[in-house]
This record gives sequence, structure tokens and C-alpha cells, in this order.
Amino acid sequence: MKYTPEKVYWVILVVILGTFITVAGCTGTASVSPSTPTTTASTPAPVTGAVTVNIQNFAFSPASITISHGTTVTWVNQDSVNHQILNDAAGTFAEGALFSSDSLLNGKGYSFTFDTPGTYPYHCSIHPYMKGTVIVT
Ligand SMILES: [Cu+2]
Repeated sequence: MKYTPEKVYWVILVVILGTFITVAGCTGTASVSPSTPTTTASTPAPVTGAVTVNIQNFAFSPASITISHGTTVTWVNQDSVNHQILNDAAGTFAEGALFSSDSLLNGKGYSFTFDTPGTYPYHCSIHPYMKGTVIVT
């Protein structure tokens, strides 16, 4: 096959046109939906069903959780010392608390089901500097 100047001209023309159409097509679709995925990704969906909060190294992990109402939270003590979950609304005594556990030994857990939306701060009544929050949606 012989490449005449005329054939080479047409090949170059087709390549240039093809590139132009491809670039125009890309920029056209990219400008339609630039920010929709980033806004939805920044808001994690609330946990539903059941969730575990570990008590480890004198801290709640995760310290703050967001759950849907009706979700059961189970705190499990992974430390060798006792910890005791207490809803902040009760101050330092369990009376009047929405949720309060016994003093939990290592490996023991305590569960509470959150039925009403709201923000529920809590702490360890043995170590009051240990703080956590359950956000119910
Ligand atoms: Cu504690």
C-alpha cells in the first residue's frame, strides 16, 4: 500500500476531528454532574439494627456514633478494670438515667435500645473523664 500525500492528509484530518469530538464529549458530560457524589459521601448513613461500642484503654470506641432510632447499642468492656456506662442526664447517680449499666467486668457487655431521636451523651461513672455520645436519628 502506498501513502500518497492525499491519503496522509485525510488520515491526519480524521485523527484531528476524532480527537476534537472525544474531548468535546468528555467536557460536555463532566460539566453535567460535578458535585453530586461528594455531597452525599460527606454524610455517613446512620447505623441500623445493632452496633457495638468497645471500651478499651479507658475510652469509648467509637466515642461518637450516629444510629437510626430502634437501634441497639452494646458496650463491651475490653479493659481489665471495671467500667460503668451512665447517661449524662443522670449526673453522677443512676437514678433517673435513661440508661445505666452495672459495673462491667472485663469481657462483659451492656445493651440499650434507643427508640427516640436525640443526642445522648454518657460517661463512665467510675472514670468520669471517659465520655461518649450516641446520636439517634
Ligand atoms: Cu471507666
